[in-house]
Amino acid sequence: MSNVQKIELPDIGDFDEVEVIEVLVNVGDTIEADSSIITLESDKASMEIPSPAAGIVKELHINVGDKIAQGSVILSLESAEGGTPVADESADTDADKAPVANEIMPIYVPNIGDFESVEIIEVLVGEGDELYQNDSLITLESDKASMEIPTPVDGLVKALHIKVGEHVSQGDHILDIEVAASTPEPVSQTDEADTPSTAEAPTNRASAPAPAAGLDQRKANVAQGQSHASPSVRKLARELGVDLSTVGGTGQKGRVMATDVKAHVKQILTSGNIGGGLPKIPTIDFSQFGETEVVELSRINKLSGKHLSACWLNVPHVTQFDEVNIDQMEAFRQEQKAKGVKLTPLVFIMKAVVQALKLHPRFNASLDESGDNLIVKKYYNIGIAVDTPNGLLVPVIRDVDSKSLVALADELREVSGRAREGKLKTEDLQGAGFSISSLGGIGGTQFTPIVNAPEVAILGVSRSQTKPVWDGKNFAPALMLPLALSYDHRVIDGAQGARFIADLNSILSDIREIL
Ligand code: CAO
Repeated sequence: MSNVQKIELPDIGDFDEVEVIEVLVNVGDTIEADSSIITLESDKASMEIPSPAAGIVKELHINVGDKIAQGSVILSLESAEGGTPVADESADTDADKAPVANEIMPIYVPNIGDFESVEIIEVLVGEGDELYQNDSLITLESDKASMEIPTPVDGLVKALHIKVGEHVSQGDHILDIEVAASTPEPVSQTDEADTPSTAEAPTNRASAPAPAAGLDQRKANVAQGQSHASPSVRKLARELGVDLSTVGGTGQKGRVMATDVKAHVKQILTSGNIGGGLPKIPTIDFSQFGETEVVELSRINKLSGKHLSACWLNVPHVTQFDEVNIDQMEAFRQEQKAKGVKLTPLVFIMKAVVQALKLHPRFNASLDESGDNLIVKKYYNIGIAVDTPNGLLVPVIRDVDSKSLVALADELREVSGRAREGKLKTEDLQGAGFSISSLGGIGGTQFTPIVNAPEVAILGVSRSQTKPVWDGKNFAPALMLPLALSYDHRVIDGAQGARFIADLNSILSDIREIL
């Protein structure tokens, strides 16, 4: 029997009103117990809240931007098992203990909820540093939350007892502080519970719900362009208006550090390439002209939209057009079809492109970060744009040079099928040297594809048409395939673009070259 239960925000420690920065599920989604449903963020911690039960999301009771507290209803869940939400019942056990002036005060890991053995990913202070109450000392990170541990007192750091990479639990000794005479009493944020776990345990703390099997989720988040950064770095980025997904991280495992955010801003300011300088598109209330409906873009639309804007704004594009006589290819294709072998023009085009890339290695390359060097790839992996119900994806077919037409056709069918079912893995989308976008199965005479940077060129293919072609004496019918080659003009000169497409034309028009 199914029943609907309201999932409430469990005890998240000393945070009263925390902002919802992401809603990770939609109405209708089937979710597992322990899968993350929302992300909360304060200035000291960010945490994913897992569902205590499996079921189907019937209703969402919160929106991004809402501030919620323990007991707030997050969503209604139809649960087949009829389970009951389980709140985090970690008891608060910290003591309030006023420091004695000028004494050396050991600082311990406070109550951090249900976390045990959490990795230290940043040490934010050094010996001799002067600290003020609530300054952050270290950042801890588990699969589901990252949190900064603040100092409960003003003072000087006398000795550090931990290092980045070590794992700590409640009560572990972090550092010693020589307490300043003027330190105010640590403010109690407890809710009266309270057996001190260690005599000097500080009262400021962050706690969060129990971590679930979240490492894969975090890897997926990183793969999908969500950045890995501590709450204070996220806050800094928000204050500066920096999109963290555009910042390269130099910390452990690609983590974005405060210095990375600052370097990013500095680089933009000194390059003169200030996005804020672009003229804004006006916001209009269209409902004043008639009925409207708001349809949210899919996650893939949003991600590819950012990437396409970056490509469009960073790459000076030129698009070179051509038409290829594919009579020979079409005759061969029809012969194969009669034998039951189904090949679309795209696989011939992929093979021909590899040959053209061998003649023009500059097209199978990427600019390095400095923009001064070209990294030429010696492998022939081709990205193929695939139209899916949720938006554009570009899976990569590897080693096209060593595969037969039939093998390529099989792989293309298999990969584009998985793309449409939303089953591509991260590695399916990586490693291309050049891309092809074929709209030939749909129609249109030409289009101008956007270079899939950091690649430097892309081939657009439109629908072939029989056209009268002048053979020197007469007009004769020929099946003509329209091609559009867009390239990065910083890397490829117009003459090189024209030579590439002329060579591609001659390879594609002669079936012996492809076979
Ligand atoms: N001219 C004439 N006919 C063509 C053709 C062309 N250039 N390209 C394909 N066709 C035909 C095929 O031969 C097939 O017909 P038959 O079954 O009679 O042989 C039919 O059109 C459908 O082909 P297809 O689209 O299923 O297969 P494909 O190998 O050509 O393409 C794929 C595969 C995955 C690239 C394609 O399905 C797709 O998703 N295309 C859209 C790509 C896209 O969205 N690009 C835009 C990106 S930028 O916004």
